[in-house]
Amino acid sequence: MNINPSQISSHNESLLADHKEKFDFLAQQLDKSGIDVENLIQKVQNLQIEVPSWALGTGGTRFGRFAGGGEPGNLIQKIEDVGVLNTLSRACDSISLHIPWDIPSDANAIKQELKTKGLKINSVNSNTFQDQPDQKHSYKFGSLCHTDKEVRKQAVDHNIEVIEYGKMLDANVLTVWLADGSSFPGQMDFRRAYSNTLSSLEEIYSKIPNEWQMLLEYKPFEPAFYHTVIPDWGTSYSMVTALGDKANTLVDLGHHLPNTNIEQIVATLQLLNKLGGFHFNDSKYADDDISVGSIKPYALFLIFLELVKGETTNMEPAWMIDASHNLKDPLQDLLQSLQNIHLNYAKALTVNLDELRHAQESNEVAQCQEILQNAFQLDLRPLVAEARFRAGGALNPLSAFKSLKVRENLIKERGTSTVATGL
Ligand code: PSV
Ligand code: MN
Repeated sequence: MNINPSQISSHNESLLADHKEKFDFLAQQLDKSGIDVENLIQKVQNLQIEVPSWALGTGGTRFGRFAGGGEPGNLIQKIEDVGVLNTLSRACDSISLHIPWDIPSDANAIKQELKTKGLKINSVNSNTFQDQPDQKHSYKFGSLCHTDKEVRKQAVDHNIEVIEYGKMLDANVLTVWLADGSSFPGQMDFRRAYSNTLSSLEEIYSKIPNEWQMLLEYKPFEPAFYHTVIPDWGTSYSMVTALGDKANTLVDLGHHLPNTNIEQIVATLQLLNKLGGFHFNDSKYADDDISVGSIKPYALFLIFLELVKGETTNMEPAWMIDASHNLKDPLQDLLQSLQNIHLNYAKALTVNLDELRHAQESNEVAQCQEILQNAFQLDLRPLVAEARFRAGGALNPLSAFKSLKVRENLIKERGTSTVATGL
């Protein structure tokens, strides 16, 4: 399905007068507080978030999956869906592939489709957490950490194959997430599991092209229940440091135990110049993978504040959503996530960092809180809408999605029983 510019314009027309009134008022207020509105708009427009190919279909839980209609049945259709999201939001100009959920068997056709939709692929993800039908060795007891070197080799080779696919598609990031770990005390030797993993990663790292990054994602538990080989940022940091400059840590917001101070992790990794990527989502209990900003918006704002402070470092993290939806229409959900990312980024940008620093240096605790909460409580929706509008997007992507009957059209084109690959 394609949405053409005239459809966006007619959607915008009906909202424009009201929007202008709100935006003009907000712009005046921001201007009075010394905020450069044009610069803010530019920065919001520049923040592009990669959409994972596996979030375009309806996910499930281990208890069941309730598929929606019109899900993308192949990679071309997944690219089409991201095209729709980007046309509406102007916030996601790339799609991330998970291999072998998405095998780009015809790289030229994929590249052509990407070009037509104005999209690209930044990151490719390997999968050594599931067994594939034609696979020789099982990953039941781990992959890169496995006790058997043949299994480790198979997992290393898979990662190298993913790099090769990525090269064909002009990607520049390999993301490695491992389910490796154990579910019972004594099942696995912590030290040997760590060493085997690091040696396997070294083999993969040796194949990373020069202009690429290899990102190492950590997660404290699930599917392993007792120990995960790379459970936290510190373990990931120790490994990426041992690997070299092209290896960096990836922070997935859902991969922390409850109440972890993620903004502090972000600050530390950025200070150490090892924050390479980000998976946005939100959660109440564990890796719930629900819509960004739906549960802990203030935490999201605080994370963005650290990211904004780190903007002066020379490394630009690879931004991505990593979510899975089992109740909402996945495309509507992604539009809400993109909006919340832009909104909290914009709020963080309004913080006067000099003023904050002054309050911190003089230990004016109450004032520090005022500065942060004043920014967080600003309603910047008209500004984010203006940024999107000027970039050719919809003033209200979610209502445009509904009024243009995107899902109904996708169901007409693809039917009601397609199932997208993923978890
Ligand atoms: C694991 O929970 C994870 O966050 C990794 O990024 C995987 O690649 C992705 O989710 C799979 O859904
Ligand atoms: Mn992730």
